[in-house]
Amino acid sequence: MNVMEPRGKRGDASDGTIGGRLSRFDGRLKITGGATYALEQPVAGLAYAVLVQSRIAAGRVIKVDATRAQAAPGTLLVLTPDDDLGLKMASDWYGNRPDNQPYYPLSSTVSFNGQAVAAVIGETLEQATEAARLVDIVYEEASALIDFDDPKAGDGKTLDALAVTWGDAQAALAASPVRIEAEYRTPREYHVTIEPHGLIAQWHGDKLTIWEPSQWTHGMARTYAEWYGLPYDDVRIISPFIGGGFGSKATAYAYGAIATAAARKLGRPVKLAVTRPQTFTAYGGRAETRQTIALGANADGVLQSIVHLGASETATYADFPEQTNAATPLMYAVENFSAKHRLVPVNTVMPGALRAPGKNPSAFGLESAMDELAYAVSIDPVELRLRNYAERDPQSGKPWSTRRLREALSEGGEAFGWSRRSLAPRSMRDGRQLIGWGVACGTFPVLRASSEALIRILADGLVEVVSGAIDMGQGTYTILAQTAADVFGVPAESINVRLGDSSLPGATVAGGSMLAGAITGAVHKTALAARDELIELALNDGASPFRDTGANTLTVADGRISVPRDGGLSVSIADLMTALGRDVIETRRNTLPEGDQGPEGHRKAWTTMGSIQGPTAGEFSMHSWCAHFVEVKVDEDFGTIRVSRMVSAFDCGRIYNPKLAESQWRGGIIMGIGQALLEEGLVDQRNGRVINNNLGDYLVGTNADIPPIQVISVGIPDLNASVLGGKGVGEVGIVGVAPAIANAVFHATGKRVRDLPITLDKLL
Ligand code: MCN
Ligand code: MOS
Repeated sequence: MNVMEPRGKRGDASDGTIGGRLSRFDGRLKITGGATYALEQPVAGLAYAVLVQSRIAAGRVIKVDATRAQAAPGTLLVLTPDDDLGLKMASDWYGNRPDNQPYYPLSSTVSFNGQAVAAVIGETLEQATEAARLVDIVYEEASALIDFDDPKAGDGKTLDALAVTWGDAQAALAASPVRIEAEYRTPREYHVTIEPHGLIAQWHGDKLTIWEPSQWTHGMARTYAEWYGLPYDDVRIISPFIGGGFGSKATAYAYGAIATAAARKLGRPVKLAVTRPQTFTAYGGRAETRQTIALGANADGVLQSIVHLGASETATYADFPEQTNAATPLMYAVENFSAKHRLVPVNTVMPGALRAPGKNPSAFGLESAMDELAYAVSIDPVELRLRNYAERDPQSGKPWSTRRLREALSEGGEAFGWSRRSLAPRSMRDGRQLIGWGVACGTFPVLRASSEALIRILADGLVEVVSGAIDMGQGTYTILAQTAADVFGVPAESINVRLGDSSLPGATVAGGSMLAGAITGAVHKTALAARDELIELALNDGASPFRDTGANTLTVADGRISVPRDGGLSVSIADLMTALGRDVIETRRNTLPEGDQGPEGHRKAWTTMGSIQGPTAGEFSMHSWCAHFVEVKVDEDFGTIRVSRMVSAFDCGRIYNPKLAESQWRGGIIMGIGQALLEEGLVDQRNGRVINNNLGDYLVGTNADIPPIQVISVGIPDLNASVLGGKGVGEVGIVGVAPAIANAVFHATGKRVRDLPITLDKLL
C-alpha cells in the first residue's frame, strides 16, 4: 500500500530529513477516510460474530441453552464453553510458555463481569446481535471480590522482584526532623481508543490471515500460531492503520481466539467487532492503585529517607502489576530508600498496559509528596527538586547517559513565568477564580530492542522502506521516510514506506516508547547498506556508465548518483537502474547482535520481549525526563477546575521530527489532564459491572477541557540510547501531569486532593 498518496505539500528540503517538521503521511488519509482500518477490510462472504458476556462477577456457567439463539434467523453457529476449540496456551510477552496446556477462550469458570462466555455467529451483524440476546445462560454464582479496598481482599501479595531497598529507610525516617506521610490513589482507567477493537479472520486451508489493529504484528502472530499449533509463518496479521492503541493493542485477546475458531469451524471469514461497552471488559485498562509515601528530610528540604508502600489491583486468574514504585527510586538523591509493591486480586479482567504503566501512578504519588514536603519546609517546589537533584541513578549507581532535567525545570519554569509565583496557597486570584500554579516531573525508561528492515531501490529511482513495524498514529511512517531520505539525499516524499504486516521484516513492539529508536536504527543501517550496494554496482557493473570515469567513489544525493568532482558524470538513479538492467536492488538488514542472527534469535527478537534491554543494561542509566508547569483556575463558589495554561519541557534526546514529537507530548499531556480531572472507571459494587462503559459516561478530555500547551525540547543526542540519538517520546508526556495539576489545585485552594480524579466534590 502506498501511504504516500495523496502526497502532502512538499516542504523545503531540510524538512524531509531527520529533525524536519514533516506532517504525518498517514494523517490526511486517516482524516479523509482514505485509510482502511482492519474492520473495514472488504472481505467477501463475511459472517459476523457477537460476544455474549457474563453477567456475574464470579462463579460458573452451569448451562448454556442455545435453543432460541440457534432458531433465530441467520444464526450460523453458537459457541459455548462446551465447545472444545482445541487451542493450546500461548507464550506470554517474554516467550515463556506452559507445556501443552489447553486454552479456553470461552471458559465455564467466570472470573469477572463481562467475561466472554458464548458467541453467536450470524449472516449479518444485526442477526448475530439479536441471537446473542437469546442465549440463555444459567450461572452458579460465587461471592465476588469487587472492591480493591474490601478487607476480604486483604493486602494481597508482595512482589519481591519489584522491591527496592538501600540504606536504612525506617531508621532514617524516624531520625528526620521533617516528615510527611500520606496515601495517594488512582482509579481504574481505560484506553478508550477511538477505533474499538476487533478483527476479521480468514482461513485458507491451515493458513490464517487476520486483519486486526495491532501494536505488534509479529508478537500477536506468534500468539495465534501457538493457539492453533501452526508454524509461525502460516499466520499473517495485517494492520496498516490503527486508530490509537495506548497499550491495548499489543496482545491477542480471547475474542481473537473466538473469531478465528469460528472462522475455522464455519469455513468462512468471520468479523468480530468488539462493541464500545465491551471494550471495557474484553481487555483490561490501568489498574486501580493506592500507595503510601513517607518522606523524611532535614529542615532545608534535603531528603534523608523515602519509604514507599504501594498496591495495585489485579485479576484472580492472572497478574499484571501497575508498579507504584516504578519512578520513585530514580528521581531524587536519597541515602535511605525502601519501596514495595503488592498485588491484590479482585474479580476483574486482567489489567493491562496503559500509556506509561507504573511510571504514571508512581509519579502521581512521589511528585505530590514532594509538593507536600515543599510546603512543610517552605521552599519553592522547583528549588526543592533541585536541592535533591540526583546526579547519577540512585538505584543502580550508574551515571545517567543524559539527564537534562535541570534544564527542563529551568527552561520550562522560565517559559511559564514560575519566578512570579507566590508560595502561599490561596494567594493568587482573578476575581472569584482562585489561581494555582503547580509543578511536577516525569520520567520514562529507554528500552532498547532490535528490528529489521528491507529497502528496495526501484527502477524508477523511488525507494521503498518495508517493515512489519506499525504506526498507530505516533509517526512511524513519516520518521522512517525521513531516515531513509537522509541517507539517499532525496526528499522524504519520494520514499514509500510499507508497514503493519507480520509477513514483512521483523520489528519490536510499538510499546514502551521503544519502536522509534529501534526501527530508525534498522532502517538507517539498511539504507546505508543499500546505498553502498548501489555505489558498488555503479562502480563495478560492466553495464554501468561510471565504469569509464575512473572514479573510485560516488555520491548519492537528490535522486542522482555522481562522481564527486566538478563536471563529473551525474546520472539519475532511474537511468542508472535502466543502464544496469535492474528492476530492483533489495537490501535487508537487522540490528541484532552477531550471536542472535539464527532463526531462533530472530524469532525471539521479533515475537517476544525477551531480548529487550532495560535502561541500565549497559554502562549507563538511560531515561527520558520532563517537567510540567500548570496553571489552574478554580471557581471559588462551585469548585470547578480548569487547566488554563501549561508549559512542559522534555529531555527525550535527539528529536527525529519535532512536529510529531510535540504532538506526542501534547497527546500524553491531554491524557494526563483527563486523568487528573475526569477519568474514573466506576464499578457497580453489587455485581462488578463497569457502569460508565461508554464515551458519554467515561469522561476523557475534549477540546474545551484543554488549554494552550507549550512544549519545549531540552534534549541533546544520546547515542547510548539509540543509533540516531533519540530517547523515547510516546509515554513520558503523561507522566507527572496529574500531580502537577493536583499541586496547582493545592496552590489555588489550600486543599490537597490525593485521590484522582480531582472532581469538584473533593474541593467543597
Ligand atoms: N519521536 C521523535 N523523536 C524521538 C522519539 C520519537 O520524533 N527521539 C516521535 C516519532 O514521531 C515517533 C513517536 O515520537 O513515531 C513515538 O516514538 P516512541 O517514543 O519510540 O514510541 P513508539 O513508536 O514505541 O510508540 C508507542 C508509544 C506508546 S508505548 C504509547 S502507549 C502510545 C504512544 O506511543 N500510544 C499512542 N503514542 C501514541 N500516539 C498515538 N497517536 N496513538 C497511540 O495509541
Ligand atoms: Mo504503550 S502502554 O507501552 O503501548
